[in-house]
Amino acid sequence: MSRFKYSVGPWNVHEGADAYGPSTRESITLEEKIKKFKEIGFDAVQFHDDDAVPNMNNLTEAEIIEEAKKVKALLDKYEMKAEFVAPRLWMDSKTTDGAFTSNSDSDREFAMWRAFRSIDIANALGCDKIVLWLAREGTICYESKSPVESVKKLIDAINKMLDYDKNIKIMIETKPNEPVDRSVCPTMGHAMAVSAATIDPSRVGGLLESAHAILAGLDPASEIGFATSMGKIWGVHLNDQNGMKFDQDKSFGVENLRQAFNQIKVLMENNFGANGEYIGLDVKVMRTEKQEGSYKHLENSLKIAKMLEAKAEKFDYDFQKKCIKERDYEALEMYVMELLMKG
Ligand code: GLO
Ligand code: MG
Repeated sequence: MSRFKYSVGPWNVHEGADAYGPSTRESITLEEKIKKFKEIGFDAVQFHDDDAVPNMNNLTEAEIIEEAKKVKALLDKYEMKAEFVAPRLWMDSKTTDGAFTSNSDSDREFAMWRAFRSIDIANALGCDKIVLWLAREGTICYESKSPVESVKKLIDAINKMLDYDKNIKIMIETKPNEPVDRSVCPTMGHAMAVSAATIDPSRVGGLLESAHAILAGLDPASEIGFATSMGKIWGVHLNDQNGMKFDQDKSFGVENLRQAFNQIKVLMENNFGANGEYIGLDVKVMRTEKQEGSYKHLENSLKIAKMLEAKAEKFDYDFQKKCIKERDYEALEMYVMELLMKG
């Protein structure tokens, strides 16, 4: 029995296309995915705005809410919750050069329209959280955008969202690079600073993804710890990553088990989930996997997370104290390795 509730997004079951090659698996419908997520043991679904409401650019504001209500009925049918809605601003042809921080006035206006619609969709799905993964907020040409104005534009956009709905909470999902190579908000420290500069810091927090921390050369558990110290870790995307390469979204724990253990441990020690937060598993199955393996990475990640919970339960805090007292960190480190490696 896990102490945590787990969530997942429809994008975590995908057709296998990457930047260098086409799909290797068939598409699966949203309903089928939700049904399967429930069977595997997930409690909630994460949505992009257009996962819930496809073709939303062509619908009226009232129609968007109507469509979102149909998805809420689907969630109810399978006794699943919605965790958050994230405006998918990086995919749209109207935000080619970024969204909230674009150089184009009309693109920035469109981004605000989508951000407000995400809030409407969240309300229709019965959740109060918006995630901002700021994919194209940054640049690959330094001179094209001011690093000062970009941050101000981002804060301004978040303020407008906070003003639009007095109950909505915003989680900034930080990522240092890809698809841009200089992000305006690359780490939890940046997210916390942006939060503090908004009109209501109590409603702006962070979502830490393991792979994104690794891509920044940082330790995911320490990033979680930093945001936790501010009372602002409201979501996590646990996964793994083989060093500072492209964003791999590998199954949780498969590359660095000790680092994965410490993520679970810091979440447990700080009572993550006590205010209804979910552990999200933002993982992708390998391109080589066949159709019937479409969900294997989710089953594996969930299993690994729960096994690490059990390991963290066993952690001997008295022995830790003794090692700290004696300044014997070699002994402490070996204890952790044995804890992880013994059955
Ligand atoms: C990509 C991000 C992405 C987000 C998702 C929700 O690197 O991790 O998967 O988590 O769009 O914001
Ligand atoms: Mg993510």
